[in-house]
Amino acid sequence: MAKCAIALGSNLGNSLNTLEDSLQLLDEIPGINLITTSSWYRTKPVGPPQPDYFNGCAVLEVQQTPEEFLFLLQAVELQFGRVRTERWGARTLDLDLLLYDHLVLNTPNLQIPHPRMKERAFVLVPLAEIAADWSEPISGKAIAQLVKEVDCTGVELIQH
Ligand code: A4P
Ligand code: MG
Repeated sequence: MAKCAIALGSNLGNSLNTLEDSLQLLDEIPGINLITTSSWYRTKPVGPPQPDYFNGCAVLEVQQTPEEFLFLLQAVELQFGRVRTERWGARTLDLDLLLYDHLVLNTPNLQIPHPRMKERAFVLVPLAEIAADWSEPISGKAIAQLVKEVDCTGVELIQH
């Protein structure tokens, strides 16, 4: 079993439902157990002009290899109607693999840790809620430290 962290994002359709439903779907896949889910946040888009995003993170235990797990994340994205158009453009569901134990992997289709997670408040703020002590294996810094190094002004907690 490996412990993984994923980032979830959506800015098209009924985003909060999509995010919640995608986690339930992942948890139902044999070999995947959902351990912890962060709060959801409304975030200012990074990249081309587009609607605000809803973002959050989750920690899961998985029996799959990193490649198998990425394939399953992409299958779940497709189930929610994700159509890949422009890079960084609007999407119904984006599932990124952030951390897989303390593994560092650099292949054409999969980089772990996620190469842009360290700069992104919309990833680090929710991740710090549920994995503050996990160290990002390239910088060696804990998520609690990394979140202090980014501007978090565009990331707003959604009150229930
Ligand atoms: N890939 C490589 N490593 C990974 C990994 N660790 N996890 C490859 C997931 N995928 C990984 O991703 C493109 C390719 O990256 C995949 O085929 C996979 O083999 P994609 O999901 O098809 O495309 P994308 O998401 O548009 O591109 P990318 O570069 O992953 O974009 P990002 O970095 O995910 O950015 N602003 C806010 N506020 N909130 C957001 O969630 N998201 C983005 C997308 C832009 N701005 C945002 C947000
Ligand atoms: Mg992505």
